[in-house]
Amino acid sequence: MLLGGGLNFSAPRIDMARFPRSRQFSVFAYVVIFVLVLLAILGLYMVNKGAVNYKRIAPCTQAPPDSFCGIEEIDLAVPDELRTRILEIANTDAGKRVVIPQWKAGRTIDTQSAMRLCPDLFTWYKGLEGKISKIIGEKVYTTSPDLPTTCAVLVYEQEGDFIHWHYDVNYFNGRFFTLIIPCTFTDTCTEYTYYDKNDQLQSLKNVRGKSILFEGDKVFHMATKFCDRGGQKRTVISVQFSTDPTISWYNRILMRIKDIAYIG
Ligand SMILES: O=C(O)CCC(=O)C(=O)O
Ligand SMILES: [Fe+2]
Repeated sequence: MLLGGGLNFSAPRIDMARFPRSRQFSVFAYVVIFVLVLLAILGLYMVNKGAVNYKRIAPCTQAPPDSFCGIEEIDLAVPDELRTRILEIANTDAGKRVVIPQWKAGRTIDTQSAMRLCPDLFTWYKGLEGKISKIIGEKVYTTSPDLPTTCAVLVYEQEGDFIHWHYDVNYFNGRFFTLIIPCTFTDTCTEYTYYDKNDQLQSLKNVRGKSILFEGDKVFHMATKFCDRGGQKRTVISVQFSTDPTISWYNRILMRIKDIAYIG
């Protein structure tokens, strides 16, 4: 107990000198082996997930031209009254701003907040299953309302807000798709940019009536840096679909860790 009533929570000290030298070495060796095994498992997991393949969309050059492969701009707009409500919400301080230097900056209104502030958005999203399944050519399902990224709103609003080059990680047991529906159409320099099947850089403007449907673990993509043009924001709805939206227990843990880092 410290004087003044505070508690002293200092960690118990392990006096290594009490252990014989050989014992000290074996404790050290076990720790090193444990860390190496952990790194090896992580490495195998990443390889298995395709992290070393930087041209995952290239096989699309062989796919029939009218089939969905990797990414497509589709004809879809959010209904006007929903869009107005989303813009109202984006103009409050709802959601959390996360800044990871050199990697990501922006505000995310997660599924739970979006459902509370605009319940009709989730109902509209649930109604998209049929249309999206038809485009993909395989039955897809909306993902769980418990996941923060299932039906979220992304707001780019401060100079330099962006997301660096990445593949989305697929934690689901089936294929995983994201649909980005723009709610603002002014040029804020922030554009969905990606490498296409011919390894060419492409940028998509936020166009009224168009949304971006993509298989994020196959398409290398980013959101370019926001430039402040008199208080305009870039606000988009981001919703998820999967051919099997169940998640294994270990992927659920990894997903939680990622969501804490990315969404706060
Ligand atoms: O805002 C965008 O256009 C892309 C967002 C994105 O890639 C993501 O949230 O993983
Ligand atoms: Fe992404």
